[in-house]
Amino acid sequence: TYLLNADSLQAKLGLSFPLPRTEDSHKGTYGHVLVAAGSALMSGAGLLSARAALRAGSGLVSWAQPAAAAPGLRGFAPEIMLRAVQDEGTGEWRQVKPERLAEAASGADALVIGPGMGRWEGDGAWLRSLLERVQAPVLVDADALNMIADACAQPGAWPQRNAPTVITPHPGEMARLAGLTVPQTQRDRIGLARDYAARHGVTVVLKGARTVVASPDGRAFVNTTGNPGMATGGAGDALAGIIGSLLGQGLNALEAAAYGVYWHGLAGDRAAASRPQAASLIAGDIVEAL
Ligand code: NPW
Ligand code: AMP
Ligand code: MG
Repeated sequence: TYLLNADSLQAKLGLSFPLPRTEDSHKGTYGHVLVAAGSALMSGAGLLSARAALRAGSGLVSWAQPAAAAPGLRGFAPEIMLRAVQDEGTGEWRQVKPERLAEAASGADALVIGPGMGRWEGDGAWLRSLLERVQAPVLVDADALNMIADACAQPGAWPQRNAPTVITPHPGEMARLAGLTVPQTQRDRIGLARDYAARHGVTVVLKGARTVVASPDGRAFVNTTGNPGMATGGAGDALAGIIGSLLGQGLNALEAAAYGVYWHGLAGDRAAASRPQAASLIAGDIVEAL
C-alpha cells in the first residue's frame, strides 16, 4: 500500500502530472466518454459528471438521456453532446432497454453510469444485462452501485466482463455492496477495499477522507489530497466523470482510479484555498478547479 501523491503516481504507475498532450493530437486522441447519469430531479448529477469528464481532458463527452427527457436538457452545456436513448415516452431510465444503452455505448471509449439515475423495480437485472453487453471500460457509481448491491448479494455475482470495471462507493454504498454497516466499512478501509477488489475483479475506490484505491491484483493507494469542504452534494458525481474520462483516454483501471482520485482532491484543495472558508466549496468549484 502506497500513499497517493504526485511522486507515487510517477514512481509506481509511470504517470506524470499534468498528463502529456502531443503537439499534433486532436480530439479523437483523447477519447469519447458516454455519461449515463441524471434523471428528472437529479439532472445536476449528470451534468456535473459530464462537465468533469470534459475538464479532465476527454476529446468528446456525450450525455445519455432517455429520449423524452433529452430535449429539456438542450443548451445546458454547449460543449457536451446529448445522446437520446429510446424510451417509451416518459423520459425515465426504467423505460430504456439495456440493449439500447449498450448500443449507444458501443461508439464510446468509456461509460460512466449511475450518478443521479434513480432506482426502479428490476433495476439490478437491468444493470447486469447492460454491463455484460458493454465492451468498453465502465465507471460504476451511486445508484448503479446500489442496483448491483441488491442484485449481486452473493460473492462472485458481479457481471463477467472483458474490459475493466471501476467502482466508486462512498462508505454508505460500500456497506450495501459488502453487506456491512457503515462503521464496519470504516474499521479497516484498506483491507476491505483490497478484499472486495480481489474477490470481484473490479478496481475499488472507497471514498471519504483519505480515499482508498485498490486493484484486484492487490496493489493499493491511500490518497493524500482533499479536504472536508468536499463533503458537499455532487463531489462524488464529479469524481465519477473524472475517472471515466481517464479510462476513455486510455489509462488502465488502476491508473485512472488513482490519478482521478488524486486530481479530484487536488482540485478540491485549490478551490477551497481560494475561498475564506472551505465550507463554501460546492461541487462545481471542484470541476472548474481541475
Ligand atoms: P450518514 O447517515 O449521512 O452519516 P446515499 P447519496 C452514508 C445523487 N446526487 N462516511 C451516509 O451516512 C447521487 O448521485 C445528486 C460515512 C448515508 O447513510 C445518487 O444518485 C445530486 N458515511 C443519489 O443522489 C447531488 C457516509 O451513505 C448514506 C459517507 C443519492 O446519493 C447529491 C448516504 O448515501 C448527490 O450526489 C462517509 N464519507 N458518505 C444532484 N445535484 O443531482 C456517505 N455516507 O443514500 O447513497 O445517498 O450519496 O446522497
Ligand atoms: P459522494 O458522497 O459520492 O458525493 O462523494 C464525496 C466525494 O468527496 C468523495 O470523493 C470523497 O472522498 C470526497 N470527500 C467527502 N468528504 C471528504 C473529506 N472530509 N475529506 C476529503 N474528501 C472528502
Ligand atoms: Mg455519490
